Amino acid sequence: MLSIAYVGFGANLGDPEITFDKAIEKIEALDNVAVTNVSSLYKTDPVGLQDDGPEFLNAVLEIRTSLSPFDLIHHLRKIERSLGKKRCHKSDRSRKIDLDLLLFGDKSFWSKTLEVPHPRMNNRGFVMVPLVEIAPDFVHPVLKMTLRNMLDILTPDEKNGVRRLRSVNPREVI
Ligand code: PH2
Ligand code: MG
Ligand code: MG
Repeated sequence: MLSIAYVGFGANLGDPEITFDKAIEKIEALDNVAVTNVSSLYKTDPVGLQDDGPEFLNAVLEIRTSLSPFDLIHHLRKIERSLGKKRCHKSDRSRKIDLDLLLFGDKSFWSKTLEVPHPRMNNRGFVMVPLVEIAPDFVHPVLKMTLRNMLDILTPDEKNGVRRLRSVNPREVI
């Protein structure tokens, strides 16, 4: 069965635009995974970092996959490592790459290694703005709200600091 899933991309070290291109190429090359939509790229102010890191590049990908969420996250973590992420990277530090599984169809579950929907996506403008660009009518399986409605109720503070940079060349999305 094909599931629709949303994957968040974030990076603020190295050359985030090049890392983004490489990540999307590697995701497209996975067996049983097709990238079916990509949001614009956004420049975003860092949220909750313990270091004084530079601004982030953020985007969201839509994929269709017959993989399980655990197989998918296994591949995404391998891609993160291949693009310079350390195995035990702390979430409040600057990073070369972060690939987060945000949503996986209407599934909701918790395990030691993976929580879906992503528990911190709801109030993060850098996730919700690109996500709503490509999936405004998708219903969050726990909150039972559309993503558009979730974005509408974010505070200005949570939405500020998210600036659209450019769309992704459609030739890169096959
Ligand atoms: N990721 C974090 C912490 N803070 N801030 C922005 N702007 N973008 C991110 O992707 C991000 C962050 C932890 O994953
Ligand atoms: Mg993250
Ligand atoms: Mg992560």
